[in-house]
Amino acid sequence: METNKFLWGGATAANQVEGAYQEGGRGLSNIDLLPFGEYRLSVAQGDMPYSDVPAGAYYPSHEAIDFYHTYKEDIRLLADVGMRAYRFSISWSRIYPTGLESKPNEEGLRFYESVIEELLKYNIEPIVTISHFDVPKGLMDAFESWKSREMVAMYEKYAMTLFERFKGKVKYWITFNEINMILHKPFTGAGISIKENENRDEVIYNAAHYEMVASALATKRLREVVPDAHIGAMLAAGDYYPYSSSPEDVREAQKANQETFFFLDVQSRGEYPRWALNKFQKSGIHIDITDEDKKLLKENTVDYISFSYYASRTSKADTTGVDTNTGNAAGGVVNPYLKRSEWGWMIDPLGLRIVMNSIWDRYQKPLFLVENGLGARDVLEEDDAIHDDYRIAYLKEHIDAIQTTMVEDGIPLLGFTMWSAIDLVSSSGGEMGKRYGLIYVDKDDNGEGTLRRIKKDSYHWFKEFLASSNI
Ligand code: BGP
Repeated sequence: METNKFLWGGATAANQVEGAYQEGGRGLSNIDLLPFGEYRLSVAQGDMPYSDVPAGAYYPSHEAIDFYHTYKEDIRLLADVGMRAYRFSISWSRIYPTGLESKPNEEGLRFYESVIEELLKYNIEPIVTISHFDVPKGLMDAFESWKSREMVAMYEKYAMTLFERFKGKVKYWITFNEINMILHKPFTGAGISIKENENRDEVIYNAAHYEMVASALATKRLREVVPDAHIGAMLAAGDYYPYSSSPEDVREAQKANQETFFFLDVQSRGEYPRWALNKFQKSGIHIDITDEDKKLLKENTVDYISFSYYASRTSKADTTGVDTNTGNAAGGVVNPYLKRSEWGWMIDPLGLRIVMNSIWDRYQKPLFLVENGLGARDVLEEDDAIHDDYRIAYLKEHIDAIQTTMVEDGIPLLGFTMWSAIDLVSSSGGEMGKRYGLIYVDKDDNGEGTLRRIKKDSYHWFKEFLASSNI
């Protein structure tokens, strides 16, 4: 697949920007049930049922940054930066409010149609994630979400509705955001909580299997309906480095990398890796893989591999006495060679070149960096300035790494949509104070603020960069 322009742009996700959680006929989704504060992590990890959260909790997705009402103004700002692409996700429960309906919600479809038309008006390429941490609550109630194979047909129906409606307008699709997040945060990633009598690995790997089958089926359908569109997998990427050259640490890193690439092995090579099948068998984990599934997976691999990259990870066999507080769901230990963000995430631009090489070496499919950026606290000065030179430095270093990888290593990259186009609700913390945007949104962690949009220094920097970029 070829593109005639490098897709420089920005990214967001429906649950983190839209708000209007009960407008336009929308039903509830998993993230609407994820509170801000002390219970967020346990619910996200599937350890605590969302229904056990005490009454009165604050749910940041309900209003988010109100993009549902401000999308025209927001897209105008993105166009003014010079973005050529905008990655966003569709809220499944705006299209099928409970997930179970046989007919889609026209008002939901019309909303995204206007978003897409607004983008096309400015020549901004829409990159659509079909499910970005998003499951209708109705499907959680009916089937316990991705624990059930029924979800495959529900997803197929939803994806087909989007393909039919937006064909000719949307050329780039992504089936599931950060599909490997299901390993760490099954409720966030797939709307599932683990019950006491359940085998966590069995539940998670079965759910992942159904998602990958659904992804392959959507790939098949897209090719039937819109043969010239492209569809990709999406991985939360970042190589695991061995903490030392001891073979134990090297092996630990190798295992962690295999677990991460497991998803791309299936979605891009179309086959389960042997280590995984052996592991399932040896540990008595039954995965519901049928012959039909195997055929579907093999015949419908993705066109491209999209990925997020925030940080590399580091593995150590014996973690006694070592700092394991990496601040990130991907785990591992702190790498003493790297600087860290205010949230403890490692800052490693060279790691981006490393992971792009790792992915390319395994799959030889075009890559698409659809998330990278710095979560930081910004200060709004009295004159409405936001001097986020730290974010500019982060983006510059990572863009340099991309360019080197493309030029020196010859690795094809379709584009880079930075995270995030505009400030939004943080996925892990649910807070607004962890800001990634080029555009500041006046709102705090408790939901107070005017929602006013203010351009940061990084906005002006990115605009200049895009105007002068020769790729
Ligand atoms: C990825 C998600 C995004 C986003 C980003 C930053 O995991 O795809 O939705 O939020 O990471 O993470 P956070 O918001 O937790 O800082």
